[in-house]
Amino acid sequence: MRSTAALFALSALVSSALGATYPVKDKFVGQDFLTGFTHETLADPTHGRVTYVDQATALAQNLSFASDTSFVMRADSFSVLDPSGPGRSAVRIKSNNAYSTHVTVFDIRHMPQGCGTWPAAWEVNEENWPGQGEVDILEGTNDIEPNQSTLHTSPNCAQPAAGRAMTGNPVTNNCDSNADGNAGCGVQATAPNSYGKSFNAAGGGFYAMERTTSFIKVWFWSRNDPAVPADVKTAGASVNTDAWGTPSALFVPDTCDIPSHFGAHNIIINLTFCGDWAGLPQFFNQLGGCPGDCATFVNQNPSAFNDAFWDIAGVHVYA
Ligand SMILES: *[C@@H]1O[C@H](CO)[C@@H](O)[C@H](O)[C@H]1NC(C)=O
Ligand SMILES: *[C@@H]1O[C@H](CO)[C@@H](O)[C@H](O)[C@H]1NC(C)=O
Ligand SMILES: CC(=O)N[C@H]1CO[C@H](CO)[C@@H](O)[C@@H]1O
Repeated sequence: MRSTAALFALSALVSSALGATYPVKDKFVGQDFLTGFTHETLADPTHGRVTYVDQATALAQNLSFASDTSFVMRADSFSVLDPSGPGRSAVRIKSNNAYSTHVTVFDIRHMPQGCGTWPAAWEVNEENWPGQGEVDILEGTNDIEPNQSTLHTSPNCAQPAAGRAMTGNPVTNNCDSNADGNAGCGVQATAPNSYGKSFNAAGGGFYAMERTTSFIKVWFWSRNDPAVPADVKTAGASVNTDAWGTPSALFVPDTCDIPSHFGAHNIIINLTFCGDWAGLPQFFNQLGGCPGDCATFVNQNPSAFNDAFWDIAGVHVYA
C-alpha cells in the first residue's frame, strides 16, 4: 500500500514536472505520405490557376516522389498551358487522420518558391467550414515574406491586439471568417528565414503547432538555429513544449473559446497559383515584383516553376 501510494505521488510529481509532454501518435516520413495522406483533386476554392492531380498521376509524372527519407511534391514545370484549358498541375495532400488537442512538427527542407506560388501548410476540418476552425501554420505568396500564422473561425472569436507572449507581430485580430474579407487573425513572424527563398537558402527548418483547450501556439526554427529543441530536431518519441521557449504566434482564449471554435483537424499541405491572394496585382506585381498578369505568367513559363516544390523530411504528430 505504502509503496503504491509513494509511486502515485512520484508519478504525479513527474507528470507535473514534465508539464506539457506529449507522446508521438503518428509519424510520416517518405512513403508514409502515400498511405497516411490522400492526394486531393478538388477544385481550388480560392480560384487558383491550378489542377490538383490524384496520387497515381502525381507519381507517374514525378510530381510526387517518396524515398525512405523524403517526400517531394511539386508543380508541373514542363508544360505550356492553353489559357482556356485547365490550370498548372500541382499536388495537395490531406492527412487521413484528424486531430483535436495535439502538437504537429513539420520538418521541411524546401518550400515552393517563385512568382505566382501560394503554398500552405495548415490544418482544417473541411466539413462545414469554418464551423470547426482553420489554423494556417505556414502560408504566403510570391516569395513575399509575411511568414504569417492565421486562424479562421466562425463568429465570436478574436485576439487581443497587444500583450500576448509571442515574438511575432499581430496584424489582423478578428478570427471570424465573415469579417474583413476573411483576413482571419494573423501574426507575422519576425524570425529571419521563415519563408520562401530565404527559408530555402538556409536549408529550410521546423514549424511546430500546439493546440490545447486553452491556447494555440506556433513556433519556427531555421535549420541551423542553435535554439532548435532536441526533441524537434530528432523527431523524438515525445516532445515537451514547455521547453520550447516563446512561440512566434500565440492565440489566447480571452475572447475566443477554443474548444467550441476548433474541431478535429486534418493536416493539409498544398500549392496553388494566383487566385484570390497570390494573383492580386498588389501581391503579384507590387509586393512580389512579378511581371504582367499572374495567370498568363503561369500559363506561359513552365521553367519558372522549377523551384515550386515541397521537400518534406517529416511530419510528426504528438497527442
Ligand atoms: C491552400 O491552402 C490555403 C490555406 O491557407 C487555402 O486558403 C487555400 O484555399 C488552399 N488552396 C487550395 C484549395 O489548395
Ligand atoms: C523524381 O523526383 C525526385 C525528387 O526531386 C528526383 O530525385 C528524381 O530524380 C526524379 N525522378 C525522375 C525519374 O525524374
Ligand atoms: C525573412 C523572413 O522570413 N522574415 C520576415 C518575416 O516577416 C517579417 C514581417 O513581419 C519580415 O520583417 C521578416 O523579414
